[in-house]
Amino acid sequence: MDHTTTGRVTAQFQHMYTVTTADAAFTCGISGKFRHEAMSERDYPVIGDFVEFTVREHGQGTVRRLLERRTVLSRTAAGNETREQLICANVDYILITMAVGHDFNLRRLERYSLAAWETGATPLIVLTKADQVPDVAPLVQDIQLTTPGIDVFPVSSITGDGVEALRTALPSGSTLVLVGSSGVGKSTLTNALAGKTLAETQAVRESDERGKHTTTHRELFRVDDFFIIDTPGMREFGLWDGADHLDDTFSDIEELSERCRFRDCSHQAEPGCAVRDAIATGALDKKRYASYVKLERELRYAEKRQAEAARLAEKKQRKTKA
Ligand SMILES: Nc1nc2c(ncn2[C@@H]2O[C@H](COP(=O)(O)OP(=O)(O)OP(=O)(O)O)[C@@H](O)[C@H]2O)c(=O)[nH]1
Ligand SMILES: [Mg+2]
Ligand SMILES: [Zn+2]
Repeated sequence: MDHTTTGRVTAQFQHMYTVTTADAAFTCGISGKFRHEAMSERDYPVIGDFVEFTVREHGQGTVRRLLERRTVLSRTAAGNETREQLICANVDYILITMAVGHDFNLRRLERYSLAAWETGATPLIVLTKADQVPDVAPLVQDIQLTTPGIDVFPVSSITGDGVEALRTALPSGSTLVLVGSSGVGKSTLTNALAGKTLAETQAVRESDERGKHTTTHRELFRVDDFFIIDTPGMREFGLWDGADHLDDTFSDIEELSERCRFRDCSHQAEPGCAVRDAIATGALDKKRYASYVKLERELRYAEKRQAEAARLAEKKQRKTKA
């Protein structure tokens, strides 16, 4: 007989979901009513969501209702149309993974951490493949200077160094998502944290250390007291509404601008510009400032595109109603 219960989405393929309860997993579609009432992508379940579903028969069910989310991770979908694409929900920690070597890129880290703050979850930085350099300390220091206020964990999933430190830093019961480029070792770290093989891994290309996009879909694994979401490697998870957090990531620059003589200083040619002075003395890294300017511009552009998309959607709706 049918009965309704709650579970968590642990895998998804478009609008088909694996919903897992304490003791079973179900393949679920969504009810017609649900589909009818959904207005946007945000209304559909995504990995990490808690849902109410009806068990139809052995191993099969239908999602009826989406329970309220604590946090959402999303990015701007590629294409001409600006569309928000959900990545996962109810995440407590975003583990921004970056490997030593070719993948190491502080500018990308700035962008990632900015987008991460926006989600409501806490970002952490995991510097992977620490075994591949004689001393990770200088790299860790560079990261700390770039993204102040975010904890950095150097790890080697091969030797196991740092894995325990990462585990103990996370409160039990938390949900983590691993994000970062292909080949940095997200799946290997998932396995290291689990102490067994849950996710498939594959060697990187030798010529340039690029990954081979081994993980092809997101999956949530239960590991002891944790829930870990392993994701396919991605270069970016775009800026969606990150303006509020630009100041968090670049608090040093914000503080400097407050000391400029003119309130609306554009830091171009105005006299008494504290930002230009700081660049001149080397107190502010020129590249860091350039990336701040670039991000600010991108954000403004993203905002404009979103406003435009909203306007078009409204127009369309008015048309269908008429
Ligand atoms: N030396 C070293 N190699 C590692 C470490 N972690 C992962 N690797 C290797 O890096 C390669 C890629 O690891 P994966 O875990 O598949 O990378 P991924 O981030 O999941 O990649 P995608 O699924 O493509 O996004 C594998 O050959 C791993 O053995 C590490 O800590 N040290
Ligand atoms: Mg992987
Ligand atoms: Zn200025």
